[in-house]
Amino acid sequence: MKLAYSAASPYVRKVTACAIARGIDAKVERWKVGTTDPALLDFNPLSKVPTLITDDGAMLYDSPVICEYLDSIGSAPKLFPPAGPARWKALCQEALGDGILDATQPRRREIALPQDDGRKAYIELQQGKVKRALDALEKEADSLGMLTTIGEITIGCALGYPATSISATPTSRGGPAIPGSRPGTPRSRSCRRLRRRCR
Ligand SMILES: N[C@@H](CCC(=O)N[C@@H](CS)C(=O)NCC(=O)O)C(=O)O
Repeated sequence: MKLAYSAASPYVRKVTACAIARGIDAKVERWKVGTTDPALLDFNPLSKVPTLITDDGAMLYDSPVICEYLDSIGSAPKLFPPAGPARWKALCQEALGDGILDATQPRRREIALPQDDGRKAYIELQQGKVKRALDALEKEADSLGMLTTIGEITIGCALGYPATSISATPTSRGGPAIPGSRPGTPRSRSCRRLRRRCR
């Protein structure tokens, strides 16, 4: 199978983390491609990375789909729990991690452009999402840390991307954006470990 990737993409990192966790990273050939390269359109009409081309020629895109596909290969312990509460929890954590990335990316892009009221309001809207998501994560930080599910892996990738931008986001309590992200602030071992392992 072949993974269309860009080195800077946190969604690609998430897919790579899953491949490594399941012991199948060596089976994934890499295709470095720009998202404006017309060649990518042959495999993904949205022209995004990650995109996975399977050995059967199937074209898979969106990191949740690719990660679940990787989870279907081999005999390593599954990252996606079977149907039931643990699965909903893992999928929701994945959505939260992806949501942080989805909100962080446009915010970073827009901040570099000339600021008018509309742009400022948009940046604030996105920043609010990241801040609330980080607040929610702080509440469950102590139950995180083993990187055994797709939820924890995604959260780890979100917290690690890019550390400066996310750690610049204050929580509603004015505390650390991520536990352990600033010296001298309360730290959560679990969150810190997740962040470190997903760099
Ligand atoms: N929801 C997608 C997001 C993928 C995504 O937005 N990737 C970025 C790179 S980090 C991209 O390809 N951007 C190009 C574009 O949106 O045109 C996923 O989880 O894979």
